Amino acid sequence: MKSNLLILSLFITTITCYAQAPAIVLNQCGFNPAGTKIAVVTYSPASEDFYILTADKKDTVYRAMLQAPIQSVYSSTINRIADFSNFKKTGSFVVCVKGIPPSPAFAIQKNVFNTVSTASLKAFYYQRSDITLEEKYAGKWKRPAGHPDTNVLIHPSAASAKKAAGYMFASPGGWYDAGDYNKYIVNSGITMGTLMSAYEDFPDYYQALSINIPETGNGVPDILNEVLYNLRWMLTMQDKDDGGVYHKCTNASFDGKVMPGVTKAPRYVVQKSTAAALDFAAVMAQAARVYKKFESKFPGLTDSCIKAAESAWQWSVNNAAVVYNQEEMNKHFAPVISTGAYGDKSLSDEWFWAAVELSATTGNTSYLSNSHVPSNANISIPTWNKVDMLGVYTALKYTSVFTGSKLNTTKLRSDMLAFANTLTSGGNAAFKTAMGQSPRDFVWGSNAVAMNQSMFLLKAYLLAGNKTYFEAALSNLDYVLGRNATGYCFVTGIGNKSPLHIHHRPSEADGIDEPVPGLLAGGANPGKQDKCYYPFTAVETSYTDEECSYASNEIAINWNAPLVYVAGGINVLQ
Ligand code: 9MR
Repeated sequence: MKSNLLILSLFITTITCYAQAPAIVLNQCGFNPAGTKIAVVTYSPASEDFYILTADKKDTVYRAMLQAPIQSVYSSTINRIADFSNFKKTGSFVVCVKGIPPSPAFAIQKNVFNTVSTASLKAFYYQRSDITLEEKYAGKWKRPAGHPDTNVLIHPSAASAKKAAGYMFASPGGWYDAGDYNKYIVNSGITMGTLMSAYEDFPDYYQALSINIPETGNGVPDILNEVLYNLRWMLTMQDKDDGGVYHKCTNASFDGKVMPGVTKAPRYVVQKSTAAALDFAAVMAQAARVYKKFESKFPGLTDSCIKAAESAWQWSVNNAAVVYNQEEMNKHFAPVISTGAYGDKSLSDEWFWAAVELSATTGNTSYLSNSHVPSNANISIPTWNKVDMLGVYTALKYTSVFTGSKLNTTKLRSDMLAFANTLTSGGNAAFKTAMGQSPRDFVWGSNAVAMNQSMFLLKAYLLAGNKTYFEAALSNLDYVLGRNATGYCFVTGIGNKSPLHIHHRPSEADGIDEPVPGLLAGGANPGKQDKCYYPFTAVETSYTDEECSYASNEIAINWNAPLVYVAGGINVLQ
């Protein structure tokens, strides 16, 4: 009996293992005619070759051999690569292999990533907190304004001589961070830096990219119109008395699964932190540079930004190590705050980023001489708490500013390219992606790791012109768009199998079947901190399209931003 049960359970495991991904996975958005085109066969096929058929399956247009089987490092899947890069005709097609179900239909067309590029940028509009989303811009996801944040309270942790606890001020606007309704300066930092960097690297593309938001047509690129919405909020988070920046604007605890603005719980700004002030300084300095071109549209903006950046920097110099430690704060002040902490303890990367942005914008490199600024950056893939790479990107874009300064941009460049070489020499061969070089790639928000790797690689490609970097960047875009062990295209509303139940309060509460579009779900995360049920639990399959799964299926502004950069950049560079 026991052995029968064992056989039965092995049988069920086998069935469910096979059920984890469609038989053939690929980028469900599609391919550029001249680009690399890869599908991955995840079932053992009965044949050595594969075919490309027209989507109506009437005509066979291409045939080639499958590559040898490869065992994935991060799950039990044994894959075979189908490379059809030589097939360059435009149209709608499927990949077929004898004995297994065909791939989803996909497009081969020029500028194929325009859809993702537009949708991922438009997603920020849907995250706007205090305005009504009107039908003409939001379509069926129209909704009333959310949290007005006109009467935000100073939390006791943030009280100062001039602003006692309970003092009220306005901090309206800005994007909701993620699936929750709070607004965090630290996470806005990397998000804003990434989006402005997309504009700085591809200005002509973004000048022309229109995403149908209220400001569209005002002569300013929509990416900058959207960024400005959050920039204006960030400016309200600075205490004009001393230049310090409040760490976040938040409820005491997360709102329930309701539409924005339904709950009327008090909103607070909590203690100032050095990470917030330095991220703020970096963003404001970069904004002063980026919006200078649009001075006639926004008179005085550049000036306000640089002043705000300088005073936040000065506050940081006087308060060099004020860490936001929510647990500790809650021991001393009420109400207890239990929303996202973004508590970063290591600040040298924030010092580096802020010093570089201030130098690049003002032409004065003395910021680099501050003793808190490390003489060299740690080359790594950026995350919300590791931002020195954003400084490296800027330093290598404006090298002439740094000639003769403390910063050795020649070394930075070679360090960055050495890291790019490492990134392109590993990865997961079973899916032919740069993603998966290390199990550490599969963290909370792993899809953003993939996109930040791609952004890094595109920046390296812009610097050195090495096509391997470009190809590796594309491989990770293919990964998030479907060429992965889950078979999901992780961007809502794109492809034929994308998340429907993201951890995102508006998408959960709006009564509309489809989630808000253009949002990148977090992705595979074996950490499973949400304790939800995950149907598959290998490193690369630990994902569940369930609302409860904030550790694998939430969305976040800092995850969407590198997707914007990569989809736009690949469109331009391909
Ligand atoms: O993206 C953040 C991830 O790196 C952290 O491990 C995690 C736990 O602290 O928090 C994530 O950020 C969340 C934030 O705290 C609150 N809003 C939702 C964010 C995405 O899940």
